[in-house]
Amino acid sequence: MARPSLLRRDGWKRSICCYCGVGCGVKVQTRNGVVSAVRGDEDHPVNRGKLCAKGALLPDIFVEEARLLYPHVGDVKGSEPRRTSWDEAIERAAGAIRRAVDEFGPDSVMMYGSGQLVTEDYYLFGKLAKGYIGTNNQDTNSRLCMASAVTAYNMTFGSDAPPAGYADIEQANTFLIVGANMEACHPILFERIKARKRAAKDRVKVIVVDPRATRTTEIADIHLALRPGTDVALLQSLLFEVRLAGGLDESYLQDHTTGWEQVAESLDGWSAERAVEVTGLNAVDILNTARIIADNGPILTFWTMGANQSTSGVDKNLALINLSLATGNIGKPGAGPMSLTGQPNAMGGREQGGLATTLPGHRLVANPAHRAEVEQAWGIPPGSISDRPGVTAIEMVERLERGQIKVVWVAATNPVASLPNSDRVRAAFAQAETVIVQDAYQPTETTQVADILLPAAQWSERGGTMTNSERRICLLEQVSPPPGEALPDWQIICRMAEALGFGDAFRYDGLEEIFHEYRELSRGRDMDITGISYPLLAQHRAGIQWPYPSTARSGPPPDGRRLFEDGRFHTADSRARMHVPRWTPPADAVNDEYPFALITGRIKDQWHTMTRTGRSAKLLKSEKQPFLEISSSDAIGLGIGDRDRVRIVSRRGAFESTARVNETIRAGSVFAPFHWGSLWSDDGPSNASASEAFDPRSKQPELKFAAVRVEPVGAD
Ligand SMILES: Nc1nc2c(c(=O)[nH]1)N[C@H]1C(S)=C(S)[C@@H](COP(=O)(O)OP(=O)(O)OC[C@H]3O[C@@H](n4cnc5c(=O)[nH]c(N)nc54)[C@H](O)[C@@H]3O)O[C@H]1N2
Ligand SMILES: Nc1nc2c(c(=O)[nH]1)N[C@H]1C(S)=C(S)[C@@H](COP(=O)(O)OP(=O)(O)OC[C@H]3O[C@@H](n4cnc5c(=O)[nH]c(N)nc54)[C@H](O)[C@@H]3O)O[C@H]1N2
Ligand code: SF4
Ligand SMILES: [Mo]
Repeated sequence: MARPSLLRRDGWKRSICCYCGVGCGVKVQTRNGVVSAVRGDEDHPVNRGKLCAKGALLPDIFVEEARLLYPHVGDVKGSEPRRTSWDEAIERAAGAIRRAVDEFGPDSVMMYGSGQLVTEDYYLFGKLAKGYIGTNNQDTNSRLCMASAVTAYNMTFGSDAPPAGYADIEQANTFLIVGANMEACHPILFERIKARKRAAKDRVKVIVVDPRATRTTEIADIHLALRPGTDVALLQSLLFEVRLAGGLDESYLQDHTTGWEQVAESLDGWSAERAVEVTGLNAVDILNTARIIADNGPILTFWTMGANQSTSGVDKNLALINLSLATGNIGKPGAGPMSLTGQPNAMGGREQGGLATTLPGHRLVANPAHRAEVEQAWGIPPGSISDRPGVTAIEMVERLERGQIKVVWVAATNPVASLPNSDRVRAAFAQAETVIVQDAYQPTETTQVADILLPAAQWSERGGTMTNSERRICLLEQVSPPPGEALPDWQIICRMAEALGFGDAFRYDGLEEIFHEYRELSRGRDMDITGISYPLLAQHRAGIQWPYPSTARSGPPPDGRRLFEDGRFHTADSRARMHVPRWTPPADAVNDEYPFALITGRIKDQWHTMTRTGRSAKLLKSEKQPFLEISSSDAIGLGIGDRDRVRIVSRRGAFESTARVNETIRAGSVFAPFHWGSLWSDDGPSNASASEAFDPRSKQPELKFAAVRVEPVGAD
């Protein structure tokens, strides 16, 4: 292992991987100003030198021809944007916003960001929208990702606070993994679970709940391959059977929770036998799982999109949290309900109010006191922050269609490819008066519908802070210069604010000053980070987990802290509020015409809409083409053979694919990766078929369930 001094002389700089929410530490080397090598940081507690292929191959993404290098503006709606100066692009964008606000009011503007912005960018985006333009129409792609978890944590804990940390992995005896393909999507955490299992073979049990067999389920002692969308039924039944097996922590329930009586009542009737009817699982597996939960604690529960992306996403989250609370698996070593974040800074976005429903410091738009606190901090008149709820991602599409949103400004996300029902999304964007897209690459499916293009610096080309899944805030430093005229997102936002006449509130010397301002808004909140500073983060490259209030500022930041160790939550009576989860079937009902459940998700070597990972020949090697996973029994019934071309048709749209016939997916369900958008394959995107039905409470769309039919290509 190289010594730190050597690292510096070699030109290695330390940073954090810009893909998943695991948040691996990396060392980056540059040659002629371009990233030439990336290695795992041996000193980083998250990954101890390891990286998955996406992280290790980060140098492959620096393809100048693929980058958006200069600002562009279109002169007539629909015309090809021409290259221009920053001054003209900003003036045109600000002019469009100004006109819309003057003529139609602030809610005719929408800003749509991403968990791939650093916290400082994210904070300014929100400050500009909510504080100065005067609209809460600022949402983020985390709406498609974490919104159900945010809602359930707030409902239960009184704050959006995931309790456990990665260090709990090495202390857990049971891993309950629900709707998460960790081997592909959180690879380094999966490695840690595997290592834990190897180290304590007889003790450690892994239970995976997923309609598909994946590399994650290969380490499972029990794989519960349920019917998609039926998790609440399973989880209610597990709690019913755990109670029968004597696995409840009665004293924890009594001392630290409210609402248990109602939850207990709601379990009646949810015997394993009843759950079998809904979930399609077998009773013995449910009973064995319940026995493990009752006897083999501590239990660490991980979940991601199989739980969140559902019209019952909040209920699934509530049921998962209930299971942890009822068995006392929270606030102690090796235990906790832990929703994993997907993007590198999804957690940072949650902290500083990146959703249409939130404000900085884990505050809520709906709370008048919270609005007043933020107005005071920003020095703006009372009432400046609107009390009207902001438009969320899916609702944005409807508002565009109705002509209610005139200007939409997209940053660090590719909604035309990543939102469900893509033809509808593209048409809706085309209807806006002005589409402003701030991206690092060009073309993307969304830059193709842009009227104004703003070139952004990416990852190593700018600094800032990000927070990973375990609340760990790390500092990224600029390692290489941005290409062309690309600028860091925060600078673009400040220039726009200036052009809109809000320059005084957006004049910063640099990122550190933005961090200081934002940090103040956390004072006294559950996620208080007033003890954190850039110098402290520079000193502690391993990062610092929140909360870290200024009063904590003595000695090195403790690592692996978990929340709620004292059983006190952020509610008025300090008790966790348990809620009754309701089981409801997915919105897009299967019938004779659309008999299959289409599940969309990820593969290990691609990231989302492929703007970056699609540039790496090595990453493309493992899966060159999109595919449709279908069970052999279903394939036989349809006369489809392995590698046959198939057409997948939903109530909204259709795409083609190549059948992958196997035994890994349960009959009645089919799986397609969502990575390949219209720019990457002639098959058409799986999002052409995906459903925009959303959870009524979290507004998170049901990307994991669309009713479809599958037909051989060539069939009528
Ligand atoms: N390689 C790679 N890694 C990534 C990403 C990436 O694009 N590529 N993206 C990152 C992001 S932003 C996110 S949000 C995470 C997502 O990480 P994951 O959620 O782990 O990934 P997905 O493939 O979307 O879905 C996970 C699993 O949910 C299952 N599932 C579908 N429906 C149901 C259901 O009703 N119940 C249950 N229990 N399971 C169901 C699917 O079969 C799938 O295996 O990954 C992050 N990491
Ligand atoms: N069918 C289906 N659809 C899904 C999902 C699913 O499971 N199924 N998952 C959903 C989830 S969980 C997520 S998180 C979303 C992700 O969906 P998106 O956010 O749309 O996907 P990305 O490809 O990550 O888009 C990020 C964009 O930001 C650009 N970019 C990269 N770095 C920077 C930067 O520093 N600054 C700026 N300004 N731009 C930058 C990239 O070039 C890229 O165009 O997809 C959602 N869509
Ligand atoms: S596990 Fe996630 S953070 Fe770590 S290298 Fe892979 S993509 Fe990057
Ligand atoms: Mo995500």
